[in-house]
Amino acid sequence: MLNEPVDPELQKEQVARLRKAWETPRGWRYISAVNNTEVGVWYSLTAFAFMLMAGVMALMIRTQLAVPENDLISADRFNQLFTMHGSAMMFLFAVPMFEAISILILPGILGARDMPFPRLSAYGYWCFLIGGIFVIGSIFFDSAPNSGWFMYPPLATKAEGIGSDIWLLGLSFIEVASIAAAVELIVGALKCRPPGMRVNIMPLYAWYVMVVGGMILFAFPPLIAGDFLFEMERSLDWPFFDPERGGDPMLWQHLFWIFGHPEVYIIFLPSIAIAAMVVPTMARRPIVGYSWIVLSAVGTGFLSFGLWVHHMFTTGLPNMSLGFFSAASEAVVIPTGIQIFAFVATLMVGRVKISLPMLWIAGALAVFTAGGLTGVMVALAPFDWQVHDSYFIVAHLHYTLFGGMVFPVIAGIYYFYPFLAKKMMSERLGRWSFWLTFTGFNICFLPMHLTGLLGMPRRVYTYPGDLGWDWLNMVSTVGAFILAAGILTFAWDLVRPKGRQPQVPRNPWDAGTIEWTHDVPGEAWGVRSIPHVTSRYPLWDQPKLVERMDAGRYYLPDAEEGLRETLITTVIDAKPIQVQRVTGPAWITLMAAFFTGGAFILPTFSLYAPAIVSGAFAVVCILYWLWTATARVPEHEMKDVGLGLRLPTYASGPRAVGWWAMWITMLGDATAFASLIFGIFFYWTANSSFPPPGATHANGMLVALGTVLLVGAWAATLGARETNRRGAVPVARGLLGLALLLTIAGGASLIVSVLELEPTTHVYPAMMCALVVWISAHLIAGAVMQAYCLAGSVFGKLTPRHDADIWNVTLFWHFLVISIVVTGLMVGLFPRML
Ligand code: HEM
Ligand SMILES: [Cu+2]
Repeated sequence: MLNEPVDPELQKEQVARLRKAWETPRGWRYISAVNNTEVGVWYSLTAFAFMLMAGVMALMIRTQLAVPENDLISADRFNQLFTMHGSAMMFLFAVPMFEAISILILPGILGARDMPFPRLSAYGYWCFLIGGIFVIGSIFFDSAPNSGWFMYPPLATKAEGIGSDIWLLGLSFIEVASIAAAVELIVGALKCRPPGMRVNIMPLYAWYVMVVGGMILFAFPPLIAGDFLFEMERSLDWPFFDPERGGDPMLWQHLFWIFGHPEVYIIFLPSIAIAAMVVPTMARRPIVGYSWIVLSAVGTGFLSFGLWVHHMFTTGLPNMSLGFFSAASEAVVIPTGIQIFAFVATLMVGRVKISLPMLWIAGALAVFTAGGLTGVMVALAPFDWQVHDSYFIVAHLHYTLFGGMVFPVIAGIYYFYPFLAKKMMSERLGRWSFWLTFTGFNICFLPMHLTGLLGMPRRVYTYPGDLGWDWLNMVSTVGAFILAAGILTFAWDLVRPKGRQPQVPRNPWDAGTIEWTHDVPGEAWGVRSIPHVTSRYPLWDQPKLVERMDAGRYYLPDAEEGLRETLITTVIDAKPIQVQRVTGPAWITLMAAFFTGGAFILPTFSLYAPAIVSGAFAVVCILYWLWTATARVPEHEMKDVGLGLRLPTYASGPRAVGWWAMWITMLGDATAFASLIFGIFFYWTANSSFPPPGATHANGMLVALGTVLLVGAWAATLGARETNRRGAVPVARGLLGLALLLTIAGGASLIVSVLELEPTTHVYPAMMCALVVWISAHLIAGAVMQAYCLAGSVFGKLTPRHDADIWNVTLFWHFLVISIVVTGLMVGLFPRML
């Protein structure tokens, strides 16, 4: 069948239909686009722009520090500058850049037409843009956060002005967007692979997407939970981190670094993923040690969650835990080393071409290894006691971040540029840029090791002139400007008009992976037909692949209904199971992001009522978007996808991508809840008066009643799903209505049970109220979902056969009921037993 000629007339019609279905909106409508290529490009350019702004702040810092006793920048301004430099580099550049690049190239790597939920990517992007401008813009109004990028209390809780609130609310908003993107990327890598691409032959990049996505899912929620407590302390005076009222600033440090250490690997692993694409191509041979690399990546992911305490070596923790975390920190060198050796081995046995991407990868290896060497030094607690909070640390962290992120990302941009723009970047400018960046970087940061050992602390806005630090600081500043010249050369090469330059041939690097089958000139549909893949490097091993893809002989060569479609396959073996209709251009995502932004940003200015209104509008937008675009009843149940295969066009429950997305999201949500529970046990073990003697407890009867009603709400929702499936639609509607009532009554009962508590007096009542606030917010979401299903049933969106919505809602409620029972025990029972 693969060899049969395709009728040229039919070919032409197919191409026309595909092109129409995937057409990118033009003119001002362009910003309503949702295709992964558009959103990915905006996303990466925005992250890169934030990086340049944070870089300018770094130059201002270095200018101030060039000479001793300098008064160019005031102390307070300086505090804002380094806080914003660090926060923007980490939250607005390093993490989003990975997600941006992945949204851009993952569908190509997997031979998919788009991500599974394009509108979600667009929504995530707009949230990122709005949140990022808000956070970084604060520096122009002299109101930026100024307590350092890890915001330690009490400095940050007591800080005057709205800087800390901007950090907490603005960055939480961006973290939520980051999690949304991570969910989508994981589902993409799991379910949107081409037929035949089993897990053990999928490109390493996709493996890293899963590992890093998973890490985002477990690392960001503790920080969000921390932000939630922190912001309530700032706006409501609930004393979570105030030792005078039973709180403990160390809880913040724990939550921050449970996020913060994995964050380092969240930043670093994607760069390895890029190297894993570039290195085999440049060495012209398959990667050495594929399974070792996968194992090490997964291992690093797990290990990185057990290291956070090495950021707290100087806080007076017991020696036992120092020893343990010191050893664990050294252990992570092993999987990291394996991955790096695998690349070196591939390069050694291959025939390497020193092209621009390779040059930047080589720079990355050199710089990162140097950073790793100081890393094993500071992982030893006694050494860390000496250099903690000195310029030695500033040097160490920049070596790892530049080697582990900036250099590889630039390598990746050089490598993938022709894939996206169908043009080449300049060889000459590229070499200039590399050598300027590489030398500038070392001139700037190498001396800082010494500055630090000589005792210069980080985060000081100036220093006296007779301590032997003067010339070192001057050298660093000169280096910083050379480095900036290198980065600017790169930026110019990236954006300079290349109109007169010829287009590149397809697959200019002669790579083996299928993203390079994309057409030149580019087509918005991605692949002309979705291939059957049988090798890790299909373009090297499957000689007729491209010809057959182009002829439309593989899957989904047509868009008969004018809809955007891509294939869904099974997780392990990649067997095709469904045709997924993906969403097209829309304004609603933009509006939803705008109102979500309002809900997060307005509270910074204590505008609570407008914030609630804005949040309500956001919910309405999101509901409209879901109602009109997801899980729609298809016009026909089955469809021919080519090669004699017929697949369903609708799926619900575990076969549907939406269900997977819900599962993954709820894992993140459960992690945030678990962090709050961790907080309770932390106070209980670290603090002898938790709860304080004679404390008022929540009303036990009401807590019990609320819990029982809410468990009933869960059971009724589940019952509705089952009765609906069996065709008893009226019963299902009745159960949904009942579930909604039980949710409202149970939630009210829980809220009333804690009304007697005075959360500003002590951390114990504050923590109990915080749990109830958390659950109430989830109950609102749960009630909206029940109402949504009820409306769906009444208006024919939800039928016994087409019941994806209620499957996802029950999944949400499974997780919620667990948190409800735990909350019931924590608020009603546990304190009485102490
Ligand atoms: C243009 C190149 C850069 C220069 C010249 C530079 C310079 C500096 C300097 C001098 C400090 C210390 C400020 C102080 O303690 O007073 C600093 C802090 C920091 N930098 Fe950079 N940096 C650069 C790029 C980056 C990049 C690419 C990242 C991350 C991806 C990054 C992340 C950080 C972080 C997290 C801090 C700590 C901020 C804090 O103490 O709260 N930097 N940088
Ligand atoms: Cu760490």
